[in-house]
Amino acid sequence: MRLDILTLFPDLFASFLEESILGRAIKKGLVDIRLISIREFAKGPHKVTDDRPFGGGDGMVMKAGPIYRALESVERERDQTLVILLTPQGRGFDQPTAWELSKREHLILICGRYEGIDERVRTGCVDMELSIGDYVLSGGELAAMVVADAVTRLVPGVLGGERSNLEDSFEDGLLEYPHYTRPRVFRDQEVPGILLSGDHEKIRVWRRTESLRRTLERRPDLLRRAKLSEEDKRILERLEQESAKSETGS
Ligand code: 9D3
Repeated sequence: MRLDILTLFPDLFASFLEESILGRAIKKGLVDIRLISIREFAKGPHKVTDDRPFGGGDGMVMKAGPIYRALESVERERDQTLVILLTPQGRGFDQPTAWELSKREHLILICGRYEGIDERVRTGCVDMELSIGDYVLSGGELAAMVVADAVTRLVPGVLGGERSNLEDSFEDGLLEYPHYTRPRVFRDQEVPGILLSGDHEKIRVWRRTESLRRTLERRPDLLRRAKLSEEDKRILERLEQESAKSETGS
């Protein structure tokens, strides 16, 4: 997969790209990530990338020209290139979107700064707008790293030795069960006995139950879309009865 990131702050990405999984994927040649400095495509001795808004008002707006020229400097894979603008106004980025993007041969991510970007970038060259959540960042760079991380780990071969993507939280739509490692007792807190029993079937049912319990308690919204077996539904019914009981204090 090719990933081109257009930004005013390419240096922000250095340590992120060296990070273990992504760094290894780049070394293995599975992903080719390039940083394009928008500033290099600005004109004049001062390389100005922003300007005051037409109509007045506070703050600055990123100029269309440098972004258009930066985009035109990137060679495109035939039909396979998707241009994505990171913006608080975009559609919410989620795991299904990460899967969708991981199937593309070439993504271009545009990071904004300042109050906004000249609307003609959006209308003239952007295929998709993404937000990573309902909070205010200072720019699109962190959002681009989030998208790059979530998408590239789904590219075949990138996870290599790590466990299959399908086992990850969110892939079956449930939160994870609790994990423990040595020591068996840590500051008076014991590991649940079942995990030491060696009974793999009991352990499987316990983990599934705890996954369902956590999801029910913390993210009941996820249960509606989760892939649930008949066994899951029986466990959930029991958990719902238990919590109904504890609510009435009996
Ligand atoms: C001060 C300007 N804001 C008015 C309420 C609008 C605004 C513009 C640009 C707020 C934040 C930003 C910078 N953020 C992003 O570019 C961004 C972002 C985000 O802030 N939250 C979640 N996802 C994303 S993707 C890009």
